Amino acid sequence: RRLVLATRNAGKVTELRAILSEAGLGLELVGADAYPEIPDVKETGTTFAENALLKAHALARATGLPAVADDSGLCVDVLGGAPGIFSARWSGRHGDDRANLDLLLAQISDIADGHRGAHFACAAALALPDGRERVVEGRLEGTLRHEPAGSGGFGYDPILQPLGETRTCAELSPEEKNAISHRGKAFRALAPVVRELLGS
Ligand code: ITT
Ligand code: NA
Repeated sequence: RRLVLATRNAGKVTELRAILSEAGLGLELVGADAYPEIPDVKETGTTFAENALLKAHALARATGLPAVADDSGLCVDVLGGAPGIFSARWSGRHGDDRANLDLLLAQISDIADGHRGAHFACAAALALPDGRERVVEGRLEGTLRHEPAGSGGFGYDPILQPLGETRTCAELSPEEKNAISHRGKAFRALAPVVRELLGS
């Protein structure tokens, strides 16, 4: 049986495959790329949870299969939680990770260490073709570097240093990142819910 991953972000797909495989659901994980004819849903929600549910329902409805979606982002304390749900298009160019990161660093260049707290947030949503839904959230707390470091991961990983770490998320191995990340926490919490609702 199949579970659709309702995301077109390659970095997320890689992490979700690892996290959900480890959870041992016994489901075939199918990427949204297998359905190029299905248009992207407009992310009109005002929270990560609302947007994750919008994406999961759109794919579940269009494919007739259960679907999971991820809505996530970086929330910066001194910016009142921005970029938040706008993280993927902060620079105005959707999915341009480097431009988004550079703009954010410029916006907080004057902020001293000790005031550079931030967290990654992830909402993991499950939607069934019959309309049933669940959503859970995970967070990774940290501080923001002044310069990017590391080449792993994606998005804002080179500037987020998790609390208790000396490395950025982009300097962690994929296994190390998934073990502590917002996405790892959210999808490990969603896995038993998937099992319960799908009977897998
Ligand atoms: P989909 O909607 O197709 O899933 P998207 O990239 O548009 O892809 P989001 O709207 O959820 O997805 O945006 C998430 C953005 O937040 C992503 O582009 C990154 O910039 C940032 N982000 C999320 N998780 C991250 C992580 O683990 N590490 C670094 N940056 C992350
Ligand atoms: Na979003």
